[in-house]
Amino acid sequence: MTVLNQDDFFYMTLAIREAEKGRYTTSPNPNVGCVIVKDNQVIGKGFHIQAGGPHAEVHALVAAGENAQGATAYVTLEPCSHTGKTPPCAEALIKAQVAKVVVGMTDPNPQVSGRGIEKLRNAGIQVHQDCLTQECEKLNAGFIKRMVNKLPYVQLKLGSSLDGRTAMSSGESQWITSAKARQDVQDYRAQACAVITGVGTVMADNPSLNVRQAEFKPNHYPCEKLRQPVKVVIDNQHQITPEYKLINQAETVYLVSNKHRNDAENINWPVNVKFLTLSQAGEHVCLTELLTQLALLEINQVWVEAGAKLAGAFIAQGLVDELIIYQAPKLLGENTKGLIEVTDLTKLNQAIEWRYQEVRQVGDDLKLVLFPKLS
Ligand code: AOF
Ligand code: ZN
Repeated sequence: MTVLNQDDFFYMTLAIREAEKGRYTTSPNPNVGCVIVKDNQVIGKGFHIQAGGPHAEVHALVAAGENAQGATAYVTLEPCSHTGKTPPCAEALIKAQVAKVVVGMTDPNPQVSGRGIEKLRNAGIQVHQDCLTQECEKLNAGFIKRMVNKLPYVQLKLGSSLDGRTAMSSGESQWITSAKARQDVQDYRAQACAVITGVGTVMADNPSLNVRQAEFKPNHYPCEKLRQPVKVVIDNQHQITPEYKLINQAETVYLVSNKHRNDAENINWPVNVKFLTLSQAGEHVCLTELLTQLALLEINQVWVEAGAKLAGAFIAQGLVDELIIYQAPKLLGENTKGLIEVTDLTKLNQAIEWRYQEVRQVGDDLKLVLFPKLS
């Protein structure tokens, strides 16, 4: 068994920092970073920027040039072994004659899963595995969930007052939380592959659900063009009409229902609008079927911004991986709208339990990040 040392953790941390730079643009591919080290000097580094483009290792190898011979490569994800949109990275590392490869985690992609490491070992390269695995896994919660569970990673966002209310009885709700909280939301949206909402929210608020250049302030953005998440609107009764803001944008909008639209309903939709018709019948769309379909469309991570009913349905069906709540220090009082509707709970032992992952102040508000409490 090989023992990893302090230097290995240090250089893998640098590779993780590299991988993070791709978080707004790599999907559906994973975030991957690579650092090549020789004689305690970083001689090349890189990250995967966009699907279809060179993988992290290729950027780092190009930077290192011939000096890569005899060097150590730190890669956050097992180098790929297959010819996909680009040739296999394991072969590029072999060709460059690196002496050693330190891998953060094995690739959950069934096309790779262990074969990249095997290829390197068969070529006589030393491979050390499981270096900062948990940190490397955090880079790719969405990609891993899709590969392993055939479902996207679901983040549910809620904004509320101190007394857990979201809107006045008139429906007035903009803006309970502060501009800083909204900027934080922009960062999450920019990392999501899809934003899911319900027809009720669209008709009440007419939101764009976009990443807005003026509000989105990343330290580093690797491409010229801002990538927008696709929009998914759950509209089982076909209530939505083409004039809403979120329809009239360049990116794809999926209108989801379990009933086919008739011909009369299908006219005058812009070309970016697509209809996603699910097979499970019922008054409400089957959220598991929807998420399964989105995973088939290579959606790794979804950001749900919805009203109390849809939010409650995602939670009650155990589909939320991460709950993000922005809580404003305001009291809205009685006769206002609640945060989440989860019906049929009558006893305390039916409570749906969570654990806090992060609690911090963002602008004037409190940001709470919670994970389901596993019993
Ligand atoms: C790596 N380094 O930087 C990435 C890897 O469609 P392709 O050809 O780009 O292949 C995508 C798959 O390759 C992806 O699903 C994952 O298994 C692996 N991604 N591998 O060694 C990288 N992005
Ligand atoms: Zn690769």
